[in-house]
Amino acid sequence: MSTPYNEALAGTLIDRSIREKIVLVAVARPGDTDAEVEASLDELSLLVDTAGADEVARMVQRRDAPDHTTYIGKGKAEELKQLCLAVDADTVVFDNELAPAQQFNLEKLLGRTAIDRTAVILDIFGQNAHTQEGKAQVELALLRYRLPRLRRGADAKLSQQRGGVGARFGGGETKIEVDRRRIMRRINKLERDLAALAETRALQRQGRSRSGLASVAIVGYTNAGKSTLLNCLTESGVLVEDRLFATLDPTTRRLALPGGEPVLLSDTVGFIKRLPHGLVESFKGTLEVAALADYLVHVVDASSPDPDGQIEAVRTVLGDIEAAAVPELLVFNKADVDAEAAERLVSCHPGSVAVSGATGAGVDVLLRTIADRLRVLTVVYDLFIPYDRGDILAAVHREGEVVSIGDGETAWTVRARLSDASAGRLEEFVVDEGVNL
Ligand SMILES: Nc1nc2c(ncn2[C@@H]2O[C@H](COP(=O)(O)OP(=O)(O)OP(=O)(O)O)[C@@H](O)[C@H]2O)c(=O)[nH]1
Ligand SMILES: [Mg+2]
Repeated sequence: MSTPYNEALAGTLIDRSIREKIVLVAVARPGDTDAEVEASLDELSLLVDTAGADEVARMVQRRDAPDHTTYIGKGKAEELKQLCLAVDADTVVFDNELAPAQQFNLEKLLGRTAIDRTAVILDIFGQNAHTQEGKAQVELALLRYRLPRLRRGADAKLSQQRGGVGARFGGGETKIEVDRRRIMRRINKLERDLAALAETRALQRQGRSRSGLASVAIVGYTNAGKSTLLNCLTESGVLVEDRLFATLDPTTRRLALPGGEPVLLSDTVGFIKRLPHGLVESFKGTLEVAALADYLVHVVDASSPDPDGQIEAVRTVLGDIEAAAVPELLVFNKADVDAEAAERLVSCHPGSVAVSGATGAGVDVLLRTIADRLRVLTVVYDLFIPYDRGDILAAVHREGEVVSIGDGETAWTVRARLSDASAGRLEEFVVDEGVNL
């Protein structure tokens, strides 16, 4: 792709030489329990830390509905200003999504940058994108986020003086029309480039499906241990890090399952609660891996405080990317950390398995389970292969699982499990399909 990452325009890279001091703010709605609000703030704190800044204080307000102008109430906003002064905060991060106008009003009132959870996630993605496609996807998401936030006027100085995570998402901007045009042009260019990449990938996929291999995608909440599991399964050395969103670019490896059938196993970008919609939209290309897979291995961190909430969040994103219909195996990982929790989760989710990607415990059962499930997904066919077509018999062995071979007068009679793709290619030799054994 010809588009280099335009850092000046998207402006994602965090200045790690300073660690900004951050105040976290959440508005609790009716129905949100205190524990849920705190857990969400804990996660936001981890996100802020991953982005390279430190939480120094947090504030929660209960409200029926957000305030139109400042999200929190006027009195609370004043209190927040005093808190910021007391702890010398650089930036305020809201756990709720701020409308551009609310962000602008808050910044004016607080005299410092105010951003939301979406901006922090975008910033982390900006730091972690390595391939050209990943960078283009992140840049596109950032620009779509920034466009409605470009502002003319008196606060322009505010965000220009400040460094760090807040400034890049702040409302202030001069030369607004010029910038808006530049950003729109850039968005168009990125959309075109990404569309071209999607076409290339579709061609590659056709090539792969000709290979007849089933594809399995590892999906799951960020930091659940997806890359660790891929490594453990394929010893492929994919980047593993105790950080959120370490993996942004999908990696695909061949994996031999017990019984011999190889499959293509892909790592994917992690999901999170309230993943910004713009980001999901921009990452559609990458997330296609999950939507087009034959089977999903859904990895869950069994030692996390809220595994079921994470499962739900992942399924929400899977729905957004039209992957909800792909069959899924729940895998409770990090069983070495909390064996009891893993056992309890497995008994609550029939058909799931517990593993430790770190120690390898349970991985043999996992591989057998994947092999069994994939076998169920394939269909048994009867084929009639002339003796002079040894190449076809070899293809059936390679692509499927031969159940039996009989010797006829002029041909082999073969019963084999085949994927749809293989069966399509071998159509002229198939005499009976969909036999259920
Ligand atoms: N104790 C223990 N730690 C694990 C296990 N699996 C992964 N980890 C750790 O959990 C952290 C996250 O692992 P990753 O494999 O990078 O997780 P991921 O799901 O790929 O994360 P993202 O790509 O950031 O979404 C790392 O510090 C791993 O070492 C496990 O089974 N047991
Ligand atoms: Mg990863």
